[in-house]
Amino acid sequence: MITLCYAKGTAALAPHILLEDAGADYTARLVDFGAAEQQSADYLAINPKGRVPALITAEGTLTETPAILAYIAQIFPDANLAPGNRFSFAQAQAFNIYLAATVHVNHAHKQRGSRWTDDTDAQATLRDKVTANMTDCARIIEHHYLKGPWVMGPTYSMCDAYLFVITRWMKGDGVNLDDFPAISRHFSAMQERASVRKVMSMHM
Ligand SMILES: N[C@@H](CCC(=O)N[C@@H](CS)C(=O)NCC(=O)O)C(=O)O
Repeated sequence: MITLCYAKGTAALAPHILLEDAGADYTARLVDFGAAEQQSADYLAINPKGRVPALITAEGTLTETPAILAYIAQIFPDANLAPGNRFSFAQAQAFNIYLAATVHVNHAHKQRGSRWTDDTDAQATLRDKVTANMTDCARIIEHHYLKGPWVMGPTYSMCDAYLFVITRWMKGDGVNLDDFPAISRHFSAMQERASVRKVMSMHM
């Protein structure tokens, strides 16, 4: 049995969607950020970094969203959630790692500036740059990565669940999605998927 540790609206929404896409038998365990449960001894024993997602599997526990997405795709090969061709798989990984290492980090400057500085004025300065940085990322995704209609082209993949999460964040971060028609179309298409409809109520 697989257990996904998640908090509402976080990066964990991506593997949550993908587990549904795969038709997986899994349990979703809510980590209550409101009660700082991510810093509890019980949760730190699962993920010493105090972050979600974490995926508890029979083989061990995995953290880091791109690794979790690729693992889910690999244990459910029939669901065809990652490209089979090795170069295309590497491209899908490149996209997911861009989201994790660059876009997610830019987004975190809005509410988690204290990770980088204790100076509250400096934290406000970091916050001020979030819309511009996230808009730059949207431009890269729109013009460089998103092949359409799905990230990797005609076939839905693990990248799409992750982009859906990031697009939700972009909206909240002040990115004007009207400037990004391909991302907007992708967001609408994601909202029609059964997997997204099923898990969204757990993330509101
Ligand atoms: N690099 C990690 C980042 C995970 C991460 O930062 N998750 C956030 C939620 S989106 C979190 O758990 N934050 C809790 C905290 O900062 O206390 C990944 O891609 O999975």
